[in-house]
Amino acid sequence: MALLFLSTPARIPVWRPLFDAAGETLIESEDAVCDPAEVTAIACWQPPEDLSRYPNLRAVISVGAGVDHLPPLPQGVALSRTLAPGIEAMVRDWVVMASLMLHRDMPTYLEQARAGEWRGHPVPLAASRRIGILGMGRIGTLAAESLAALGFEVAGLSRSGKAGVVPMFAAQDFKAFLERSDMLVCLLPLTPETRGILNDETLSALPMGAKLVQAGRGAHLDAEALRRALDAGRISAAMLDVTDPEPLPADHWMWSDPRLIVTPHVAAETDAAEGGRHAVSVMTALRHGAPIPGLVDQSRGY
Ligand code: NDP
Ligand code: OXD
Repeated sequence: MALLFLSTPARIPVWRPLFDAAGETLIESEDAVCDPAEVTAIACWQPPEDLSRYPNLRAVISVGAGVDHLPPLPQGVALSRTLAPGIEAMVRDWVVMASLMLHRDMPTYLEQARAGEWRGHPVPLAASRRIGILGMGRIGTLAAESLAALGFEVAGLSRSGKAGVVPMFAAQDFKAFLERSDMLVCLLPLTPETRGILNDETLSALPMGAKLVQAGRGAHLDAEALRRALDAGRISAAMLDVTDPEPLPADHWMWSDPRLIVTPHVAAETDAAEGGRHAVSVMTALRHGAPIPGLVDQSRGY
């Protein structure tokens, strides 16, 4: 049994001692594979095109939290996404930062600052802002707790609508959820159901002047629908960490629109040690026939 590592080489010195301590074998590259039959798991962002080279492959581990970048895997190969408290906390921090920046009109103040303009605008109470978190999984739940603790009126929406740390809406109540969201935070996985979910119809259900915080995946958002919503005043400002495509071309209108702040998919980065510990836990589970940590339902896409 061995794990084939196909990610950032700088992480190997961190992963190696974790694998050694657990008595697990780590192979550092495809060139270093002596016997392909030994490979039981591959840790990667993108797996090799031809997985049939590895007849005993049982799991592919996404080194990030999302899995939408991965192609369909052969029958019988499990998909695990990295579960790391650090990733979740980092995205939560970015979402809280973005929400506060939009709540306190930072795009306007940044533009005024560039023009040397000293002019204040009304300062709203957090309690007067209704935030809607679209996607109440591991990260959405953390973000909801923090934003609620800051005094915002937070609600969440998930596919199932199961009870959460804040009042919850289910997918069939999407319109009502949008209508009460002065600020919409997208923390969805990208699946066939959620691709393009932020479009003309959904954005126009938001209250006039709403704010948008997007940390899910770029393909959730129809960028031209966002432009129309901004021009119509339906959305007053947005902060985006993810775009479609990535990297966002240097001449894309979203970079220069003063109503938007774009960051280059930096809300989180997998900590090498946390990623290594997750990979070891998958190997241990495979060895003992235990449930695989971070197991993705491949039919659902998350
Ligand atoms: P989880 O799998 O824990 O949670 C996903 C949530 O989305 C669940 O609440 C799920 O509902 C809900 N959901 C899925 N499909 C739908 C749908 N069609 N309608 C409504 N709700 C839906 O994911 P995480 O919280 O760990 O991560 C969320 C996403 O954040 C990742 O997939 C990735 O895209 C993004 N991300 C971005 C990063 C960045 O750097 N910008 C870093 C890490 C992640 P239910 O609870 O009912 O299953
Ligand atoms: C991830 C990401 O999925 O960085 O971890 O977006």
